[in-house]
Parts: sequence; structure tokens; C-alpha cells
Amino acid sequence: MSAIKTIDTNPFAGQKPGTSGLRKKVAEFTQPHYLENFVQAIFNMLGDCRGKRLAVGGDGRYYNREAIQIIARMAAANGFGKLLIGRGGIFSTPAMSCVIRKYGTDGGIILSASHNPGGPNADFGVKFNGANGGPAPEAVTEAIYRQTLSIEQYLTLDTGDMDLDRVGRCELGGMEIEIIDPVTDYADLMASIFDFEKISQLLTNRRFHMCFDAMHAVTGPYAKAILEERLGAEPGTVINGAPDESFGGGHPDPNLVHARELVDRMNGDAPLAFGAASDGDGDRNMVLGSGFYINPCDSLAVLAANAGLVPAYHESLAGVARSMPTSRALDRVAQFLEIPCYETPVGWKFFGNLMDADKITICGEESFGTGSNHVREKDGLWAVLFWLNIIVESRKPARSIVREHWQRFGRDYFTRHDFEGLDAGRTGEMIGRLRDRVSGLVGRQAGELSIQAADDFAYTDPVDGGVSEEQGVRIFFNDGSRAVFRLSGTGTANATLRLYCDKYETDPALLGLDTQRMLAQTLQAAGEVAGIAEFTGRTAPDVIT
Ligand code: VG1
Ligand code: CO
Repeated sequence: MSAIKTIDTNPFAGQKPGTSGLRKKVAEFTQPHYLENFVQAIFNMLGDCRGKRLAVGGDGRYYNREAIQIIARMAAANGFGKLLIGRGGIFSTPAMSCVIRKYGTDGGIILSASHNPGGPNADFGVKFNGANGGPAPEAVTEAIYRQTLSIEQYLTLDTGDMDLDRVGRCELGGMEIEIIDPVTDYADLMASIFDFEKISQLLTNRRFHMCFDAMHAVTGPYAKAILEERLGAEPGTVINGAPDESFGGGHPDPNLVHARELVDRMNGDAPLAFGAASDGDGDRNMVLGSGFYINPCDSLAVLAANAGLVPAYHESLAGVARSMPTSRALDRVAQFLEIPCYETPVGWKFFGNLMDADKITICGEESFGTGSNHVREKDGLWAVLFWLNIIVESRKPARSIVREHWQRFGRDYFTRHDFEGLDAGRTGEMIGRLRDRVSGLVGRQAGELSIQAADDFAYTDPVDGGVSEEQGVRIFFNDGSRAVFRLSGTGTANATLRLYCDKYETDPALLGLDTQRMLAQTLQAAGEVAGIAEFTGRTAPDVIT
């Protein structure tokens, strides 16, 4: 048996998990002891690790394999009983959630910085998920952070690397390691939720052409196995399907800016019937109809409204939830269905308790994230299959489904403006000033609008009573529109300001108009109230979704 080594170390500042795990530049993560400190902090938070079982895998980005070797040695030295590892070190985020739940492990470690770019000069990340398969809630990430502040030692093993590429069992310092196929369990789960037979009829109908852009990231193998192999879509349906350590030099973020190739195919002379893309770790989705962009807030509302068409959701939904900045389109569906709709802070970790307590079945965020209680993460391919199942059952193209939805429920125009690479000090000051003034804003004029209500969003978890404050400043205007301001918690350099605006419209003549035009007054008023130009020096956002 290999010798256990105790390594002396010192705390690193800033190992505080953000919206979704700890994300840093690769150069920071690969410093001696940096990853080790964080991993030992997770283990210390867990307490006695003897005999515990963990799943480990990542999105395949640069440093994924090395990190897994380090984690495996440390897990063995800390007395874990078993590690389940995806072949090649791969698990998409939703597949990891599936595996934790299916095999009943005590949790999992996901190596990913999600939609952030990868490569030696880009980003790396580590996320801890609990036994329910979901991202650690705030109390747990806080406990991990506290451990990082006082860490003095970590345990590892004096041993070489193991083979990550062969499915099977082996042993490391008395700990069992099982390398499993990362796709099969997840694909089986999808087959148990959706009507694969009918979706297959659709995908093998030579008049229905679709494209799935895996963006050189982790969903390539999943999408090929499910869409092309199991469901019979023509080869080539999945593009950019070979995972790459640097995501082909791109930004694995499924939006109109970064999924350019897909967008061109959907808008060309012979547009495809349906298009979709996923992000670095496979939990996000963007869906497109022929020449038609489907806003993620609308997508979430459409899935909830049509859930009865999908086998797993035939029975009624327990409830639904959305993150606070996500448009209120979902609320209108919930009201119609007479089910509760919860409003949570940004980040998937807030949905877990609601699902565990059977309060919600489907939930989502404006940031291209939708999911259900089949796992405890958002799930990109699940959303794509959901759409295909709705299309085949309703016999309507995606575009008609959305337009009919607007006719029925009204349309919530929604946009998000991101201002990136900002000076953290000045941007923090701007948000601080907004927060301080928030209660005094009511009645004030801003541009053409006046402010009816304003607050700094706080959330009390209805299950465990945990309180999360300062989750975003909300301003409600007299025309029914809303603006939300918050700072991103997933970046690795400088600050990113997110400004979200939405407005409800029911006039049938005003349902098919341009989003930016419809929200121009609200955007203008929001910029003025916050002093965006004055504090950031910017007059236009870097990314609009
Ligand atoms: C962003 C999104 C948020 C999402 C998070 C993780 O966070 O806004 O909705 O849950 O990314 O998604 P922030 O703090 O940067 O706004 V993923 O796919 O990057 O794990
Ligand atoms: Co992601």
C-alpha cells in the first residue's frame, strides 16, 4: 500500500465559491497547493471521510485530467471508500448529478468553469455537489470557505497516475476506483423521461433537419450518443462534437454571439427546422426555431405550459421556480395551472431544496438554464429533448409554439445587457450607491418613466429558512417594466455588471416586435438611475442576450 503523505500548506486568499463553485485562472489553480487546499477544505467540511463514496469528473477542459489524479490521491489518503470516475475524466454537469443520485454516492466533485473559456491561459473551476446531486447550498459553500481560511495541512498519496481511459475497477491506496462510461447512465435517464420512439420518428423524417452545436465542449459525446445513435438523427447533426481542452479557442457559451455557426445555419437560405447548443459543461441550452431565436425565459414558460405532452410530466407539476431576474413569463403559466411559482436568487443551488421537498418539478434561469427534478442541475440536452418531444406531439414548428404561447399568455419581452471587464472598485461603488438609495427611489422620475417600487432582493428558503441577502437591486417602473442590477459571481477577472430588463405586453399587435426597441425606455431609465455611464465609462454593453 502506498504511503500517505501529510503536506504542510498555508491558506490562499479568495477561495470563496461564487455563483457556481470556485473559478479562477488556470495559472492560479495550478500553483503548488492551490487545488489541494481547496479539495482538502471540501473533505474537512465533510468531516470523517472514511468509507465515503464520491463521483469525480469534469468538462474535459485544460487541467481536467491532472486535477482528477490529484483528487484521487487525496481522496485515498483521506480514507474514502470509493471513487466513481467518468472515462477520460469526463462527466457533464447534469450527468454527474445523475450518477450521484443513481449510485447513491455521498456527493461529487465537478471540474469545470462552465461557459468560461478553457485552455492554459483561460479558466478552471471546481464545484462540490451533495448527495442529492445538486450544487452545495450556501451554508455548505460557506463552510468550505471557512476551511480554506485555516487550512494547515493536506493529505495525499505517494503514488503515480492511474489509467483514466479504461472502463473497469482498480484500487488506489486501499480505495476502490471504478471508471464508468460517462454517457450511458445519463442517456438511459433521458430515455425514461421522453418518448424516444416518437422523437426518433421525427428525427428520421428526412424533412425535419436539426443541428446541435456542442461548441467543442463536453456535450459532444452525449449528443452524438443520444441524438445520432439512439434516436437516428442523420450523422453530422451534432457539430463541433469533439471535446477539446480549449473548446476550439472559443467561448463555450450558447448564445447568439458565441454559437455563430449554428445561428448562421438557422438563418441561411435553407434554414433548419430546429437548432440547439450547449455550454462547456452541458448544463445550459439555447434553442432556435427556423430563423427564430427563443429567449430562455420564454423557453422555460413554454416547457412548463406543455409539460403534459411529455411522458414523465403527464401528471401535473408540483410547482415551478425561476431565478429572480428571469422574466415573469413562467409565473403566468403557473397561475393558469394553479400551481405555486417560486422566485429564487441567481444560481442553481437555490432550487435543490425546493425539489427535494417536492415543491417544484420544473425550474430555470434566464441564463440559458432549464431543468427538472430528474437531476439537481440544469440540463442542456434534457431541454433539447423536451422541445423535440413537444414539437412531435403538437405537430407544430418551434416558432409557432412560441407565437401561440404569446397569444395565449401575453409576451414578456426580456433582455440582459452585460458590461464586462469593469473596474471592480467603481462598479461595486455603483451597486452600493443603488442599494443605499433603493428605498428612496419610489416616486422618482427616470427618463420617460417613474419608479413605482424598488428593493434589494432577499430570499428566505421556504424549506430550511436560510436567508440570502443582497441578491440584486430591482426597480419596477410605472409602465409595468422592471430592471434588475447585479454583479456576476462567475468571472475570474475584473467585474461584470448584469442589467436585466423585462416588460409584459398583451396587445396582439405588439407581440412580434424587436426586443431592444420594446425595452429601450426601460434600459434608458435603468442606466440613468444607476449612473452606468458615469461609474463604468461605458455607453454600450459588451454582450446582449
Ligand atoms: C451565471 C448566470 C447564472 C448561472 C451561473 C452558472 O452567474 O447568471 O444564472 O446559474 O452563471 O451557470 P453570474 O453570477 O455570472 O451571473 V454555469 O452554466 O456557468 O455553471
Ligand atoms: Co454550465
